[in-house]
Amino acid sequence: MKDFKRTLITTALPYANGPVHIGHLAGVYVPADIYARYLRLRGEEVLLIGGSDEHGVPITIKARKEGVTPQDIVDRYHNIIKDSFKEFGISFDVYGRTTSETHRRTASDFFRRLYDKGEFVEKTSLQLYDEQAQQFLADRYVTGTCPHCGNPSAYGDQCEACGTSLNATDLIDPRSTITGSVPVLRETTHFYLPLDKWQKPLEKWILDDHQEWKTNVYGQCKSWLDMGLQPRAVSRDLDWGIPVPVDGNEGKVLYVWFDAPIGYISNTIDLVGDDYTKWWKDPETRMLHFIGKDNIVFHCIVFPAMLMADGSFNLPDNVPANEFLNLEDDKISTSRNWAVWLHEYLRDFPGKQDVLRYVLTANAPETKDNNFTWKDFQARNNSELVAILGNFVNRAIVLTHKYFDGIVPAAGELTEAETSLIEDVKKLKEELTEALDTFHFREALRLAMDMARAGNKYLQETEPWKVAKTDMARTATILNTAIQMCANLSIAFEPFLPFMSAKLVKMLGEDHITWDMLGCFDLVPAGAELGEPELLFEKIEDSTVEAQVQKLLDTKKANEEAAWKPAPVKEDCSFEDFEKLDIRVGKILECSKVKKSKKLLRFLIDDGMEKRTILSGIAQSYPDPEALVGKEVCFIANFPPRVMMGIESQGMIMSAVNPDGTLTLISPSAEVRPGAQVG
Ligand code: B3M
Ligand code: ZN
Repeated sequence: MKDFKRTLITTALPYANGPVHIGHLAGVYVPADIYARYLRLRGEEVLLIGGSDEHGVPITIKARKEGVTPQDIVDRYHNIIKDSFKEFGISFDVYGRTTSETHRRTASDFFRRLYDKGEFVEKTSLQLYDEQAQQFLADRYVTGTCPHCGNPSAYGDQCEACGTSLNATDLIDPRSTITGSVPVLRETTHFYLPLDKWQKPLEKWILDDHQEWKTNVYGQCKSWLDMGLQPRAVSRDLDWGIPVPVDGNEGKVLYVWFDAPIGYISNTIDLVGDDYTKWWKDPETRMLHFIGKDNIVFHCIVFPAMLMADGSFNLPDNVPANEFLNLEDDKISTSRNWAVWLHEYLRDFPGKQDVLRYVLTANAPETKDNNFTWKDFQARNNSELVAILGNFVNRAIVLTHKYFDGIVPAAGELTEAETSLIEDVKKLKEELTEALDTFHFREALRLAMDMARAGNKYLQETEPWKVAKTDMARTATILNTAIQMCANLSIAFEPFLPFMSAKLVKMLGEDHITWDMLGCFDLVPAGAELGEPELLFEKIEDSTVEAQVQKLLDTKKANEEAAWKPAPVKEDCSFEDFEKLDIRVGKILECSKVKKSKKLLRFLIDDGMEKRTILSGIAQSYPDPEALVGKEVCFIANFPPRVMMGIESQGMIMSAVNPDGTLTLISPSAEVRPGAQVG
């Protein structure tokens, strides 16, 4: 790695149209925070820059839906996001917003500089226009039929049924979502950044000079470059955004993806003023962008082309983008409310920031999409944080209190057990450092946990609780070593579990920690007084995670119900056809599960003449079949008998299909004589 004087770390600016969820955290904010904390422990000069992305169509759409202004929306979510990041321990040096005055000026000046240098081309094209609303329509504001799959409610930018990305002008029968009217095509002129002009420099910079980038990032860049870059529009016909600072362009704003990355610069300016040049222009500063995979092209191609066009800024040194995190095997989705929202987690699990940080890092989608489940959350808490890390620290501190009144005893001569532990820790430190330096945070966390494992193994082998019966000098050496080990863990885990680490530092009475201290076994001096032992982690009960799973199941059900539409009416059926069906009312005399079948219930029905047995595949909708006895149901009496699971079924019981797939039996609204015909 080149030698740098300082590191500027940026994190993707989340859209302020909703709160942040675990997908954002695992992909961007937790890894960026781990890295920033690690560098700070190493004594490096570092800034962690964050902020909200407050422009763009998603925000205007949300505002329109709620009947409020876009400013209301971004004020609301910016504050929720900012507060929840803070409470979660993401150690931003600044968390700004793109509606700030500094940002408006910085982005506007940036655009104007490129304009004055002749870095844009102007092009006229046809865009959909809503004559009633008197405005051009962003792609998201148009719906129509997908030309690929025929889905009648595709959006102008994408069909959610078949996943194809579209242009609004591709839609069949397009409609404006603002007024419902049919949009017309109208000419409009926009500024374009000619990415084709930067093709060669970008190829050299990425493909030749940055082969060390993660393969997912490098690969995506290569495929964009191989397709050949095209000019990209950087202005839009919208009334929400930063006005295009060129006369004669009233009603046009900067494209959100033009202004948003400049937000990294504005937020730096908000923090350090004119000193920002040191962070953005000094070649001895290293810049890193932490983002999710959907933002790769903007951070590796579009923004660097903007920076190249300006000519005075550094380019990013690395863009360690992550893949996506799924939730319970399903894609996280804001619109379907399929997410674990950070502000809700903080409310439901007070004081458990580190547990989520741990689980998200252990499952970080570093090389491929990964999955979060509540079961895994519980298991990792109970069998790793509690049983390994918490258990070791607790034993070391409790035993020191028990045998030495909480005063760290002096170590005597070290034995093989101590020297081999110290060696293990030193080796783990090397590997941990290497993993962090190369952005392998999952691996790094595993190595930190291995350190805690080594501590447990040490106590298990040396058994101070037994030795104390006969040899207090040896007990002193063991517990001194165990306390030094705790101090090592307070350092190794600080980037990952900062709340735990702070607690531990306090219990041990350490006055400060640095990465250099890791691997040393004289961190807490003999004679130091330990604080009272406090549990670092506590067990998470089944009922706690079950409640979270239930919440998700409720969401799923609500989504299915919201999306449910009656099936289309079948082809005409003649009166004669209908008359052939003999539908009757019967009374349920017995009802029970069919052995070895998940689906079937066996009914014994009084049909007015005799008793008949009917099997019906509704067991999952009626878990308590006994309760049906005495009820009346409609059934088809003239179906030929069928044998299922060795039982003959004489008819078919009628039920309605609900949106979630469950079935509800059809019964008469008042009691009728069994055998009565339905028609
Ligand atoms: N707001 C997109 C996103 O949240 C966008 C990132 C901007 S980073 C400059 O995924
Ligand atoms: Zn489609």
